[in-house]
Amino acid sequence: MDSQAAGRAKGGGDLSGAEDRGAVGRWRAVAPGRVNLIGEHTDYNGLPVLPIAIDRAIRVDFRVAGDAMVRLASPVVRFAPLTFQLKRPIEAADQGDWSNYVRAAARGLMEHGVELRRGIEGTVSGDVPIASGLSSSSALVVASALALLKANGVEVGRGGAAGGGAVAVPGRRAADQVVDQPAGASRGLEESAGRAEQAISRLELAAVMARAERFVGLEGGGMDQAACLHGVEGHALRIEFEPLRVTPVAVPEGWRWVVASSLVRAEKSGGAREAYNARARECREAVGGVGGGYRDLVAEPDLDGVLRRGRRILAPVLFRRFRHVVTEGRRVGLAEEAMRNSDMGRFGKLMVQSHGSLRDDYEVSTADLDEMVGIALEAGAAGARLTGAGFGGCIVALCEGGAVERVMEALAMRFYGPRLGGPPEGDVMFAVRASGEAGVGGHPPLSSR
Ligand code: NG1
Repeated sequence: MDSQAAGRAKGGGDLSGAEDRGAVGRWRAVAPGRVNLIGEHTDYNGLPVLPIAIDRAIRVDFRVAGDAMVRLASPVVRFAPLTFQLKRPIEAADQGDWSNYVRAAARGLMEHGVELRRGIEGTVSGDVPIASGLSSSSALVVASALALLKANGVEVGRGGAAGGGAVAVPGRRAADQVVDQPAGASRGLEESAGRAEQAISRLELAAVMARAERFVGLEGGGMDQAACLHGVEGHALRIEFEPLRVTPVAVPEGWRWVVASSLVRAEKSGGAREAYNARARECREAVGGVGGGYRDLVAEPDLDGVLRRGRRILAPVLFRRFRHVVTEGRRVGLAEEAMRNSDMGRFGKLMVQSHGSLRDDYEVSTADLDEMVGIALEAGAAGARLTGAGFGGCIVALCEGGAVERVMEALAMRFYGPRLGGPPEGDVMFAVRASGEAGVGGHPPLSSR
């Protein structure tokens, strides 16, 4: 048993003894990115979304620090090493500074009442493209939170509730409490995790991290953190809000998604932030004008009647935002039903409608994203749309079997060729499958890639 774990076992979780000093044991927190299949700009309006966690992730390789400092480095040159103390209040660094995502995780946990007496030291790496609408930021927030929780002996459990929510995961026992398994780490720390006096459920953590990420300045919803913490291999995730609830939906055999970047970054800690927050404000204003809440409006049997009412009451721009939100809310339910019925042709058509609505009513698409969607559809995708907040970032195209290669080839020839003078490299375009959840001590989707 290492000295730190020994100290913990003796001290019953007391981390202040002199013999506890010094970093011991290496751990890896892994948090997947996500691709939203449908339900765009609905989460912050309290309406469901349908993303998948993907087989690309952010990793935090860490040791438990001997003090209450967080020290992390990144191999990416423009991300300077970060250091801060786990002491209230945790101040924000400059806007756009990557340390804000790690600070947000720590601050969120502390504000939630989690006692963080130990810091972490290590490195951050990963293969989720940044600022592409694939939620690299939330993956970093969640991975940082999991690392801090592990360092402080806080268990992350299944079940529990976030505002009375519930999670249904197929093939898992409801009583399955501890989800994080250390891999190649000290047994002592494993034992000390078993003695943890503090615990948090995945749902609770997702809700806490969604609030925490607003620290970075985006009035975001809770989709990304929930998807990251609840990914299930081979399943899309229906995520509902207020209360937070995650229901896996099996993806029919043989279907995959191609993700392709428009080569324009959508930095939500930078330029896209104002546009995103403006949409959130417009949505609040629109529903305030029409009356009721989005959830009730989407559930009304006569959606056309709801839209006629909106058109009568709202100024044109607000009406268009409103129309996107309520029709997109309706599409999520229809898409889930299509997936359950293995009717992926229908699913694809709903994706195409979603893109049209994001382009014309929500005005978050770009000419390049529109062109890419067109190319993917012509090459045989069953559906395609922009994914994430828009303003750049990626498209996602639904493909069966050989269509994956055909779509990628068409995008390479017709979109990337003229712009890059050659085939796209690295993280520009790739196929994804629905993958597992974030955890500490290894991540199967990564090792199976
Ligand atoms: P991306 O573009 O992946 O950062 C953002 C929000 C989501 C959601 C989508 C639009 C955050 C962290 N992410 O996602 O909650 O609102 O836009 O559907 O706020």
